[in-house]
Amino acid sequence: MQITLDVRGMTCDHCEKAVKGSLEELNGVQGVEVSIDTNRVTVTYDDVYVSKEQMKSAIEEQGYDVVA
Ligand code: 9UX
Repeated sequence: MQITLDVRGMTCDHCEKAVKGSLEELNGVQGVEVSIDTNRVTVTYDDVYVSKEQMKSAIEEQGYDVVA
């Protein structure tokens, strides 16, 4: 499975790494691509182990907003 989330508030490389790292810690996440220029976070994952809601929570815990 692959999903692209619209994440607001990432403005520097550290933001990018915080979001990427928080997602990579989740069981079931296989790959994460972050573009701070387009606000897009694309996650490759296995939906048996992880849900979109869990991904959103992980990002929000880092202090960023998930629009979609
Ligand atoms: Mo960079 Mo991001 O100084 O919240 S870590 S803007």
